[in-house]
Amino acid sequence: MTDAATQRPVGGPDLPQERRLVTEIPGPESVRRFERRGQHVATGVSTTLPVFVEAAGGGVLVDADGNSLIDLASGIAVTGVGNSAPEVTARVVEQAQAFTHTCFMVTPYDGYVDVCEKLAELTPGDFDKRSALLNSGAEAVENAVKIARVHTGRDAVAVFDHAYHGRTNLTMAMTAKNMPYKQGFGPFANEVYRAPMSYPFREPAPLSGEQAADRAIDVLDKQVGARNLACVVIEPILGEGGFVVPADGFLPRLREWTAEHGIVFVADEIQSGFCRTGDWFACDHEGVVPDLITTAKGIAGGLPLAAVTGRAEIMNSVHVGGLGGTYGGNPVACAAALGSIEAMTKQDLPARARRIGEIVSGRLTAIAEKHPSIGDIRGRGAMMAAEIVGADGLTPDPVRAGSVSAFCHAHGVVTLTCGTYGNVLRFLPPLVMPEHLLTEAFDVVAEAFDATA
Ligand code: PLZ
Repeated sequence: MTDAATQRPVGGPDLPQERRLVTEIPGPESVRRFERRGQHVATGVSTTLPVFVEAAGGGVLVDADGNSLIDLASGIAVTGVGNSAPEVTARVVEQAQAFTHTCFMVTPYDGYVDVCEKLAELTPGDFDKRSALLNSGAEAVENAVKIARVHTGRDAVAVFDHAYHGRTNLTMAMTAKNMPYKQGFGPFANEVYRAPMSYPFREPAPLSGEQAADRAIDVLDKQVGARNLACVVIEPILGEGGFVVPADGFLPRLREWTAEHGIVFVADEIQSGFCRTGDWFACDHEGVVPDLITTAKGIAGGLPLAAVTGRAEIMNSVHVGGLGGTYGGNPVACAAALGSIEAMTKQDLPARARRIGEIVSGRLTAIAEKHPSIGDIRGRGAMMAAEIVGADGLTPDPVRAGSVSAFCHAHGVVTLTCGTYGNVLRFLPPLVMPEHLLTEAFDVVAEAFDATA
């Protein structure tokens, strides 16, 4: 893990792909560093698992104490191609040595245009497209709204229950959950309206996707008016909101309604995009073609990059100078994206994600047979989750979800929770994770359910 010449830690896929615990988690060195963190870093920035990482690659994170942890988080769905993937690091080094920044709005460079060209090829829809590159997911969502407003001349934005779109002022308004994202941070942007989501596990009575869409449409029609809506923004599979997969037919029906009323349909694929769900984008599953799509996270193998991509006539409705930012589409981040897209294509990572989905859903189903606390297993591809409930089979049990996750952490498996009620265990392994590691990780998850029962 250390380069012989430089003595610097080296990550990437050549790291031993093993779970190795040499201290308690967190170990003494991480504990020491965490104390230092407390002296310098604002308390508002949270930590899921306080181990300090020194190298990572494939399916593992190696910490300052020499522990090797299995990564079921991918830094929240970012390192799908693996940490320090060779295709990414080679291009990053090459670009960093050529130039690190010009600002694309001052003097352009090819990497930015190359990424936009790739986005046009890979995103759903067989029409002329344009893209704008930004730094973060939230910024991409904000820009999608700006573009939709200019294009339609309308103000209103529709979002859904359990949605997560970011932490900036406009995207906080669009995000559903108060704690920790919104509490005390208002006032929020106006003209944001929330509609009911299709959440099959929590519907009081069975509801088809079309019926759930009509319920949402009814709310928007009555409370806002279709003619006032600039856009509908939706995550095709909810991310932070609990990996909820809407019932089949929900997205197509909504898509159809927005088209009828000239409302821009924006798919927020920041978490679900770039092979995660077994397709290049989650929308592909039902053949839904959004007008605009926002991407980030998985796009650049860990470097900060985000994009809005969509129909040329919508994207190009904004006046010259209306979109941009100092760093948006930074050349090093663009190089990383090109490397990452190359890795996804060459290694057929959508197929890897589908295989991960089979393994994970098989393992979760087996655990659920023993543990009725798993009320629902859902997701697609390498974006799978288990919703944890109480004895009645429905009441959210965030405490149990937290203790299962804590057991996994203590035993060297990095897991995350999510959901409006905090009771969803979500699994986001790097798509390049070797199968033996995934199997071992789920042995630990199974033990965690037994140990916390
Ligand atoms: N849209 C669908 O998942 C980011 C948030 C982590 P940024 N999700 C992880 C946290 O607690 O801050 C996300 C997302 C969807 C937008 C965003 C926002 O992306 O790159 O974090 O701004």
